[in-house]
Amino acid sequence: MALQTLPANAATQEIQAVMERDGAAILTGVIGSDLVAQMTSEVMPYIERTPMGGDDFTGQQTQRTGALVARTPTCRDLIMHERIVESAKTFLAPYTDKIILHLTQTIYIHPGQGAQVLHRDRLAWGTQLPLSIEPQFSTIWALTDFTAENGATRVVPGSHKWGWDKRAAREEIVQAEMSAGSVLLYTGSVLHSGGNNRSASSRLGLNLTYCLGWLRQEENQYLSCPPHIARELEPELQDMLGYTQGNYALGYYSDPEASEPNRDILPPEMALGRWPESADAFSSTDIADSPVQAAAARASAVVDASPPADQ
Ligand SMILES: O=C(O)CCC(=O)C(=O)O
Repeated sequence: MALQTLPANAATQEIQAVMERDGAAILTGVIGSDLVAQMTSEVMPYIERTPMGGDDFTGQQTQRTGALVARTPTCRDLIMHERIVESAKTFLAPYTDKIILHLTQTIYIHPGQGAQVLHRDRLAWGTQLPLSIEPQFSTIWALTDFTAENGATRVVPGSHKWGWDKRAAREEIVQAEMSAGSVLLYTGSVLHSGGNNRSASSRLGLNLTYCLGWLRQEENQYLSCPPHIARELEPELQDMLGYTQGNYALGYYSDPEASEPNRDILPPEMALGRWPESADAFSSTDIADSPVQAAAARASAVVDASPPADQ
């Protein structure tokens, strides 16, 4: 069964239907060659300093480069691409009120790299999470053409509904062949892997993935994009990085070095010098007098008498 290809402007419900059925889909022509070139030129200086992978899984002829929110401005727009974020939210909505960024990584597969072992990305959280919960929605943006010869991602459509033990037969594996600027969407539960590059040129993919707001992220975004960098970003992207509470009482902090009072149980936005965008961001639980809101009010009184000028 081939992967279903959809136009870049496909309706979210159409994408959702294919993702539910196959666990993967290709959106064609999401960005043009200018943006592909811009993203590539921003990341290339970092790729040049990145060693090859240290084992067969990461790939000894493959370079993986991260911290892309901090390093590459163009990546920020791709992470927040409206249709893709909408699709991710729709797909993960049964399990969470909020999604966050799970990882950013370019995957540069060079000639001679063998195929990676088929796997499910949800294994990052082990096997204890019930299979009835889908934790992740992923994308790989093609920054070069993805071909069968150069290592286009291998996918087993429908395998997101399989148990842990079922193995894919050779004929069930397809490849996400797509032109540069297209995007492979896939779930955390679908079997997939990097392909074998038997061509003479390298394949560059940009892996941007999202997960449930109450799970730990694969790439630690608070270290890869620390507060002094994150505070310069758009609030929506800050939230996507995880600089907001995932739920009632989930993800607050206390300032360990503050000498003034009332610097405990603060919403993470305070570390970026602002208030939470929406005080009712946590109201789905209908808890009156949320400690987050109370802490925001307390902290605002301490930090500054008025919101920052640009708010
Ligand atoms: O590069 C690819 O096409 C997929 C890589 C992948 O699945 C992984 O590294 O987990």
